[in-house]
Amino acid sequence: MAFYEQHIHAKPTTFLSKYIFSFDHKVIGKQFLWYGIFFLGIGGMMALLIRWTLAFPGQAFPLLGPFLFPDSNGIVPPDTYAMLFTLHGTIMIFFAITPILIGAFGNFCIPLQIGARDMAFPVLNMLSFWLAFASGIVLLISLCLPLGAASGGWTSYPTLSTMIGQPGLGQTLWCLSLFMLGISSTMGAINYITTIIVLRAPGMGYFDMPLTVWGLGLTAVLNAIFLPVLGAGLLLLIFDRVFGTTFFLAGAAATSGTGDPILFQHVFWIFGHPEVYILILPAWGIVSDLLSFFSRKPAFGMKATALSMTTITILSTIVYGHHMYTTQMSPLLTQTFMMLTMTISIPSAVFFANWLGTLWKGSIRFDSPMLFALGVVFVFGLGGLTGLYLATVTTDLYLHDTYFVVGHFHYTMAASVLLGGFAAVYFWFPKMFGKMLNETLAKIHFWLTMLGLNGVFMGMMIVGYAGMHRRIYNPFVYEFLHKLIPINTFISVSAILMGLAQLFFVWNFIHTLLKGEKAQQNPWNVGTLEWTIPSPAPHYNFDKIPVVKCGPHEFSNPNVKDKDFQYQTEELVQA
Ligand code: HEM
Ligand SMILES: [Cu+2]
Repeated sequence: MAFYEQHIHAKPTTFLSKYIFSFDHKVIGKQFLWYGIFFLGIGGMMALLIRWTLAFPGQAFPLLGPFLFPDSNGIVPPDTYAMLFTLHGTIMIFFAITPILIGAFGNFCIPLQIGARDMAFPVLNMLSFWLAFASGIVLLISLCLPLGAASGGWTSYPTLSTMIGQPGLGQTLWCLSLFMLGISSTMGAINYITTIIVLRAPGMGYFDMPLTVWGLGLTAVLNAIFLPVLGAGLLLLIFDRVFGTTFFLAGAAATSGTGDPILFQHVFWIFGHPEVYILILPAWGIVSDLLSFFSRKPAFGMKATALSMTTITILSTIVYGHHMYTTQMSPLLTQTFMMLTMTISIPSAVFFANWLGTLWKGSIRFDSPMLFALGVVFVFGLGGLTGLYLATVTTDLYLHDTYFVVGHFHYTMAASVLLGGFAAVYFWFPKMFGKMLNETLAKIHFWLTMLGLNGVFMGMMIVGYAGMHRRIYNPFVYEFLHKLIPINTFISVSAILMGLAQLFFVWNFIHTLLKGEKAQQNPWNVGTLEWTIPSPAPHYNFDKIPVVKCGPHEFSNPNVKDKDFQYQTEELVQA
């Protein structure tokens, strides 16, 4: 590939051009980080409101309750409950995890790790953040509407999401907000893909890229293909709501010809299943790198890992039907989707074995990024295995729409991605802000989070297996669920613990930003390109575009004398 001429532009001088409307991928990365952390807090508060209601039905939420729900003496009302789980899911997936993993670390890591001065399209990059920002505002505004925000679940199936299910403006704004966010992410994806293809430093082949860049690149491909599908579905839903079309309305509800509510489920899950991989792939890439960095060993089977990730990405596009086994599709189809879903196990097993191979006989350093990476290995193992029960038609018919599904996808998606995101924050903080986060606080944060998180999600799988349906305001009006009250209380207490654990993170983050000790250039002794430049990374990253001579994981080479790693800019030392 011919390399673009990459100029060094003058440093911006005004506050606006430096911090607000910046074209610099590092600043945009930080903007996405703040944005994501803000929504993580809001989504987290909503989760606590949901868990409070399930643990103590009919009791006022302490402290905040009377302010939030004055009409019901501080008790979460049923319609608000539906709104809370809808927005909790929406916010966590689209406004917290996506901006942190993809927005913040995609922007921050890609140019630095491939030796580029910026993204291929810096202006598009800035627009992408501000469109995401506007989309967040639209969602927040919907919270203040007289009839409330959207409440049809994060999947927003019709008829729950049509005018019959939700007459207010809330659902329309939900569609609009996600539509805007989809455009923003598609713009980002095009930028990431182009950057990776054309701006890699001289000498850097695809297999010389860190696995983080692999994960982010594959995610961008899925984003570019499937977000437009969601966009199309949302647009049709908006038409149904605003212009009286009937794409998703059937029977008497459809006055002008009939549509099909199930059609929306197809469109949603054609996007939705790839979406879960959109979230997990960056975390997988980051974890694959960190396991190698902190075991001081080359990543075991690096090419096989990259190719497994690619295979999973491709397979993820043809399994969506496993979300719809209960929609009365033909048995031929359910069995086909089951078989396709099961084939994902093969590359997943290769990939997981490579993780273990990387750890095997490594001299493991348990620094905080590594703890979080190991946490991902653990929770993702559990999440992946529980997926097999949902992929199997016969077991899924029982487990579908129970808390087992909620437990499963929180292990795979929430837990894995959250822990992967924290690993990334602890690892790249020195390069982002030039300061080192406090390790003791980081470790307390890790252990309390792990404890709380497993209490919550393990508990969810148990109550789900016992038959507790998801999305019920007060499950205990059903006699057979009475005996699950103690486990539900346990889940809620674990959730509160998990929430409190995050205060250690927030304190560490803010305190370090203001008062932390200065970080060295390469505190973790890692050889990828971002560690060859000062911390924090300077304007336009590299004075001279680096020339890459070896892979990203050259550790513990016995022929290298003075250090146990090699920079990617150094010639590989061979015996
Ligand atoms: C990459 C990691 C994964 C993520 C992020 C993920 C995420 C999700 C999510 C979000 C849902 C729930 C959707 C809803 O709201 O109804 C779900 C359900 C499901 N997952 Fe996964 N999943 C992952 C891995 C797997 C694996 C490895 C399998 C199979 C081997 C699997 C099979 C299923 C099935 C069949 C369902 C539907 C269950 C039902 O609705 O009855 N998942 N997953
Ligand atoms: Cu799926």
